[in-house]
Amino acid sequence: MSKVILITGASSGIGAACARHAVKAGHKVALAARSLDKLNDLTEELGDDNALAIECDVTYPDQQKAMFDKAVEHFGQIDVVFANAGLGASAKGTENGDVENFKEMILVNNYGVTVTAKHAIPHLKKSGGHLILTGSKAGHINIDGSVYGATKWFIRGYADNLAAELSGTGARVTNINPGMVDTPFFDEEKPDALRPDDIARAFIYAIEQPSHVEIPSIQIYPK
Ligand code: NJP
Repeated sequence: MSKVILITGASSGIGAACARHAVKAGHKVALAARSLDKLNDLTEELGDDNALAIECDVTYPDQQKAMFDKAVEHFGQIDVVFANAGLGASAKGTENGDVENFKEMILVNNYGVTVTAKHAIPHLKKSGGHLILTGSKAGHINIDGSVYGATKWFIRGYADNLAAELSGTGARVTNINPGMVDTPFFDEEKPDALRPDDIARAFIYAIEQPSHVEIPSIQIYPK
């Protein structure tokens, strides 16, 4: 059945790949990020009937509220929300990192995700919908980029706590945890890494499960 999917961080990498796979599978996508030009290009590629571009910086709650309002106004409902916007590849550890970079990572990777989830919940309760979070392998191990790594440990804990909060409502939560993926997250190409399409297949698998199936988390690492 066709679903309406709102994706943050849809302008590149994992988010854009999930949008492409979702439309190919017959779903509709609301594409959110700060780079409206990239979202407009992707909307043109996917077709106006299937995609809507929405400019949104997830660190601003009023912009997130407007994002949800636009998506519902356009598509009439929201079945899946993918809280995927994030950054941090350039992050150094705590000793050598820049405190402004710490703040940005925590604001986008954590605060932004909680605001997305808050706006998503009423829609997902109504539609028996699905919240997907982008965690990371870095939320399961310890890495040199300690602040970035900790933002993904937050996502791991938050996904479990949200699932408890939503227990019995019909809404589901899945935390997708990629290892390294070759995306613009990094300044240089990563030939040995996963491809965004690898994550998109996991994303489609998660959202197309019947309502009695719960997938709390997916780990997907390069071989
Ligand atoms: O990276 P990239 P990925 N408000 O840079 C958006 C996690 N992850 O696809 O706003 C709204 O291609 C940005 O859009 P724009 C990672 O932590 C990755 O790899 O236009 N959106 C863009 O669409 C992140 O959570 C790897 O600049 C904001 C998107 O975020 C997710 O995967 C491994 C924003 C980033 O796309 C997607 O990253 C892993 C804001 N304030 C987890 N700031 C990996 N690549 O190896 C940024 O385990 N965005």
